[in-house]
Amino acid sequence: MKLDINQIEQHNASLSEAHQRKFDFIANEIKDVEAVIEKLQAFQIAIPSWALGTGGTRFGRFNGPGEPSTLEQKIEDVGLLHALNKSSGAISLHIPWDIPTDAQKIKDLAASYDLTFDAVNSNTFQDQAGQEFSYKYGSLHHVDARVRKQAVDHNIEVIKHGEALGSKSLTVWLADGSSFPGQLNFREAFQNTLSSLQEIYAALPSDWKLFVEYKAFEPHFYSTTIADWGQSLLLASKLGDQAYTLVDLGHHLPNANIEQIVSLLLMEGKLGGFHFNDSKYADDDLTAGSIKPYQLFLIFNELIDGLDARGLDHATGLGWMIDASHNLKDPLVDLLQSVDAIKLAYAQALLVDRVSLKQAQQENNIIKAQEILQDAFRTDVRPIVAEARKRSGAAIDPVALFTALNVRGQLVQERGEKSVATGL
Ligand code: AOS
Ligand code: ZN
Ligand code: ZN
Repeated sequence: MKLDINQIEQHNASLSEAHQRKFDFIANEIKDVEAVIEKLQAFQIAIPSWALGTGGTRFGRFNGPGEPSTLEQKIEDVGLLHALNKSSGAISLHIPWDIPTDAQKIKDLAASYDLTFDAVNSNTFQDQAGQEFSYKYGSLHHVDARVRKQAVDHNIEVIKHGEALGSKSLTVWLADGSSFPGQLNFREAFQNTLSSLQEIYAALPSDWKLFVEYKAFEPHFYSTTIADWGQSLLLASKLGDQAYTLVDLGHHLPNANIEQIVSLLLMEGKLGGFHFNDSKYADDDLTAGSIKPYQLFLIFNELIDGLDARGLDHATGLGWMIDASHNLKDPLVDLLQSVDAIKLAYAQALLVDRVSLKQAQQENNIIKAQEILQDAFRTDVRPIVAEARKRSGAAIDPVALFTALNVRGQLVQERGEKSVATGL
């Protein structure tokens, strides 16, 4: 299904009066609201193909109705999101879950929804049918060179798929690790990983980026071969200028100061981008901003500071993506909520009075510095984000419109109750 522009206009007209009242109220309080709106309109957050189906846990998976079962349907889903919020203009594919057999056709389909292709993702954490060697004991770090080669070749094949679609980056996340002390020689595992990544890096087109994702835990219980930002940064630095660290918010040990990590990676020119999500305990992949909205705001506060310091374009300087896998909610609604939460945090961080903050820091005035940040964070910027949507031709309230139009019901009619998405 495709949304009709009239449906969006009708929805916006019905909310217009109330929206205008709320917007005028806050716009009067803000110095340059137009600049904030422009930045919000330019900001796009890519949607991963695997977040469009219901995720499971190792204990079970409860499918939602009308999930997208083909790549075409996944593109259709992201097209719906983008029509509703005009902020989800790219899709991130996962090979082999989303093999584009006819790349031109897939590209044209995406273009018809005004979508581009974000990072492509490789998969060496599962064994695929017909594969010669198993990844049971890892992939790029494996003790057996033949397994490493198989994993390297897969990554190179993923790059080729991405090239055909116009992607510009490859994200490598490894499940490589160990579950028992003594199982691995850490140095050898790291060196094997590095030389495998070097082979992949050598196959990278010159205008591409390689994102090295780290994760402190899971699926292994004792060690992870790329466990933290230090290990990822070490690899990215050894690889070269086209390699960067990717920060997935759910991949840290509890209470890690992610905003500080972000700020230093950006300072070093090694921050590639994000996988946004939120979590209470571990890599829960919950709705962005649903548990720690202040942390999300503080991350954006560092991002704006660092992007401006490096003269980078906010919208294109980094890879912005959601990484989520929800096991209860309608994934499309959850993605709308996540994009909204990310934009709210961004808008709030744009309000921070940077000149006064700098001054407060120079004077060691911690009370003032805290007040400045909290003042921005406690501003209700929802009408500003809604205004940015409205001006881009999106819905003032995407979740309300999704519900009112019974989008999921229509997808179920088209695809059937039992349609299951490939993925986690
Ligand atoms: C896994 O925990 C990582 O977050 C990956 O980025 C991602 O979820 C995976 O590549 C999807 O299969
Ligand atoms: Zn991730
Ligand atoms: Zn993850």
